Amino acid sequence: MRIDVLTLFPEACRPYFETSILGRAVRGGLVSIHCHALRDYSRDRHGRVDDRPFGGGAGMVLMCPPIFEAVEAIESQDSRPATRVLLTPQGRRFDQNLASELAKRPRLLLICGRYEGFDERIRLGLAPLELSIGDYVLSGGEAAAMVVVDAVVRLRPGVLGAEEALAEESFADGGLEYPQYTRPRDFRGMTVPEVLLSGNHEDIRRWRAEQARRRTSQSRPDLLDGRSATRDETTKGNSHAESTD
Ligand code: 9D3
Repeated sequence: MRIDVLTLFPEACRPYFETSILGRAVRGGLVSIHCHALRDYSRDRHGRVDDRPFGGGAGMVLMCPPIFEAVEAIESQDSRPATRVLLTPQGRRFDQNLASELAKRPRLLLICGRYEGFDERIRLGLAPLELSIGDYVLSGGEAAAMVVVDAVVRLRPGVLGAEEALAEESFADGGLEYPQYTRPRDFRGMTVPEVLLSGNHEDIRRWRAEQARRRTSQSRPDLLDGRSATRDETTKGNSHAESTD
C-alpha cells in the first residue's frame, strides 16, 4: 500500500510515520508513506497557496491551482489508482469500519487543509472522500491525517503480530477492554484482584468478560447498541472508580 499526504507542514507529519508500529511497517516495506509540501506546488515566488475569499469575509481559502497540480503530479508517481481523501471538519465521521474499508485500497492520497477551508471547486473537481475525525476544532488536517494513517496501516496484513491482531478484532466486535494489572501486586495499598492470581483460567476469562461489559456499559453505552445494560450499571453514574476486589 502507498499513502501520500499533501500538507503545508510535511515536517510535522514525517516523525509520526517513522515511530513505533507505523515506522516498523514502513521500514518493513509493508506500506510506503510520502509527505508532500503543498507550497512546492505554488505558482508564485512567495509560495502562496491561499487567497482571500470572493465575496469577502474573514480568513483565507486554499486555492485550486496548487492543489490540483499537486494531486496530478503525486498521482502520476505510481500507476495504482489513489483514493482521494480530503480532511475537513464537515466531512463524514471517520470510524473503525471506514478504516477497514480504506485498508483494502492500494493507494490513499490524503489532503490536509489549513485556514478557513478549501475552494469549493476542489471538492467538485477532485471528488474526494471527505472525512472528519470528530466534533472538535483542530488547527488543520495534519493531526487528522496522522489518525487516519495510523488506524488504516494497523489493519494491513503483517503490520501487527498474530496476538495483537486477535486483540484488535475483539475491539472491532464492539466493547472496551477489561482492567489489566502487572507487577507489583500491591502498589501503595492498591492490590491486584485475587482472581487474576488464582491460576484458574476459566474464572479469569469470566471475570474479564464481565468487567469489559461493565466498563463499556458505564463509559460507552453507545457501543453496546442492542445488547442491554443492566439497570444497576446504567443508574450508578460514572465515577470511573473501580474496586480492587
Ligand atoms: C469558521 C472557521 N472554522 C469553524 C469552526 C472552520 C474550520 C476550518 C478548518 C475549523 C477548523 C479547521 C481545521 N480543521 C481541519 O482541517 C480538520 C478537522 C477538525 O478540525 N476536526 C475534526 N476533524 C478534522 S479533519 C480536518
